[in-house]
Amino acid sequence: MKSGFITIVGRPNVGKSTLTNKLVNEKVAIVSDKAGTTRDQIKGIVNINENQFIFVDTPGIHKPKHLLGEHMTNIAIEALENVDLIMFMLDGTKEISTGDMFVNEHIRAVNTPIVAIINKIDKMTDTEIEEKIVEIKEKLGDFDEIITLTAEYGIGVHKIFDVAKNYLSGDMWFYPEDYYTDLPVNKIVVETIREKILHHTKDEIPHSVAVEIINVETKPTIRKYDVNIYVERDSQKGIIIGKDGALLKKIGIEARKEIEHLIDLKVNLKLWVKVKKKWRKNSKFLDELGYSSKKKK
Ligand SMILES: Nc1nc2c(ncn2[C@@H]2O[C@H](COP(=O)(O)OP(=O)(O)O)[C@@H](O)[C@H]2O)c(=O)[nH]1
Ligand SMILES: [Mg+2]
Repeated sequence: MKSGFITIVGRPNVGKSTLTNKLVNEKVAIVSDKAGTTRDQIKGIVNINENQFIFVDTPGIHKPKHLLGEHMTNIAIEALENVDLIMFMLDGTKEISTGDMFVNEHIRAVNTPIVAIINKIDKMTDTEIEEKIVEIKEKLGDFDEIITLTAEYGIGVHKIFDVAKNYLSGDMWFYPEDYYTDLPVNKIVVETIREKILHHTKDEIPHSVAVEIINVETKPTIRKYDVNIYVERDSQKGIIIGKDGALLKKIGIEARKEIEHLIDLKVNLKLWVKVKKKWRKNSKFLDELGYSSKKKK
């Protein structure tokens, strides 16, 4: 039996969560086209023959503007410690930026093997891919390996297992055979609701939303959730509720279907939208939401 931790890092929006879901073949991490979607460390566990791969999806590493952002970057940096392999994910369609270099500095500071992953090659020609590999080596240095793939369609994703299996250092499994994530069900419920909100909103709203379950009641055939959706301003509350409550209803229906599928039980979701001014800077409230990292000053 062998096992190992493999951290997936990179700047926001490169496709880390999409890849994590593809590796696990289950939805463990929510995905959106907005930067800053992932706020926690999320583990996706895959067992193949004697090998247990524990992938750690992380928030995008970026220069934080508020306490929540600081927590997110700390979470990602903590996930670089005590792992067997770091997968540094890059968006092949974008030029290497100062954001990528910022991530590069952090991962070079720990003494762990690093594999570069060039994602979104569905949007690239062969020549562009070759040029990207040259650019990466020039601007970011050498890597133990460079893998090209399309996380969205799962093309080339198998290459990750071929490479990662050479780095597994544990001699026993950390998780039982039937685990594919370490996330509690309630956390997946919260994230599913947040994802639906993200899909239907834009600009500042995705960043200003937090979701909290305030009560759960399980009966033999149905589970009821009372859920608070926090935003930072009255105007945002109005947008999420929508005309005659239409958007909130849509969010509720979409989330409910997915949660019913997840827990295999009928679900009743009661969603309340509340204004909590500047919650992203409120450390007590962030703690309450579970957005706190080990690194405290
Ligand atoms: N074209 C293309 N888009 C992708 C690919 N992988 C992810 N995306 C998109 O990139 C956006 C960000 O993905 P996400 O996984 O949330 O990125 P993260 O912030 O790094 O976790 C989403 O809109 C994805 O659908 C890919 O292989 N090709
Ligand atoms: Mg993500």
